[in-house]
Amino acid sequence: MNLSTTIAGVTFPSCFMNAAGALCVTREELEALGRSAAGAIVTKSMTIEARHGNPEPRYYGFSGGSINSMGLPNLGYRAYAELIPQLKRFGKPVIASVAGLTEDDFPTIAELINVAQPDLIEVNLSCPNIPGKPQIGYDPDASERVLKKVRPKITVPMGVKLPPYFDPAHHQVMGTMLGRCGVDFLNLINSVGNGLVVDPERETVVIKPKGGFGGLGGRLIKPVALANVRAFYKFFGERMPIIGTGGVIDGGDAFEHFLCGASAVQVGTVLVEEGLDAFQRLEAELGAVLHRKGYRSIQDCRGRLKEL
Ligand code: RRO
Repeated sequence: MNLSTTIAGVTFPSCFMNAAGALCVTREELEALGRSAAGAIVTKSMTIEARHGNPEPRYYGFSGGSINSMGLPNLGYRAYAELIPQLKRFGKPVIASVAGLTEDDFPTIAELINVAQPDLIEVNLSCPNIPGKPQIGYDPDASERVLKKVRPKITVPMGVKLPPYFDPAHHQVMGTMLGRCGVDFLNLINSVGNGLVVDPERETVVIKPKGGFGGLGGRLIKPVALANVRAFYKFFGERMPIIGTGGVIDGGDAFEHFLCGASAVQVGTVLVEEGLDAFQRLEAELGAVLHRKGYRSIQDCRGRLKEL
């Protein structure tokens, strides 16, 4: 089965890749992604300076999914700028995820990381876990300012990783804004921010930062992810490629993302829980689903969700 795909003119040998944050902080982790069956190497979201991140425990997996408050642990953009040319030798696209602690950090990092020529740059407007810093993606004016500053600084396709929206009015406002900013692709969604998981036996929260509040991922967020993929696919149609992220645990989940309009999918929680072998399993499972349903490629089923 052909599981290759294209995002903003860049061809991916497989439609499955890691979500930024999952097993992609260090050189060793990024090289392991290069050797794996993943269709791309996505870096951890990077800041100007290296960061240790929030105090531990800061990730917790449970039957419904995961909660995290990592707090942007990363090597700093200079280290990733050095690594990217080496990572490109694995022969699959490299996506650099760019974050920032201030609005001006984004264009600064993007300009320098662009020199290393990743295949695509993803602007992360949706980290929920920095104490005192609200998610930029919930402020359309701030989001527009950041994207309009980044766009002229880079020559590779620019994508945006958005937080989940829960009302059609928000999809409308963000879609209209994104259409003005020269965005080449979307990544939907980041974790569902500021959830709370409780351990009733110990009568405690399960992660330390922010009093236990953190971003939810995995199985339980799939309907929210699918809704955002569908809403933006309907808004933009075929002119805006979408990476679907959220709740992809098996090949059938990926198929649902493609029906809603995604062109590729990213995996976070399942990758952390299962390791890199997840990619081969997901590819085999998706291949079997497509074959059973008579589709020959992802392009054949993309966006074909029927309404009643
Ligand atoms: O590092 C994190 O705490 C983190 C980030 Br930058 C993000 O974008 N999403 C997330 O769930 N955690």
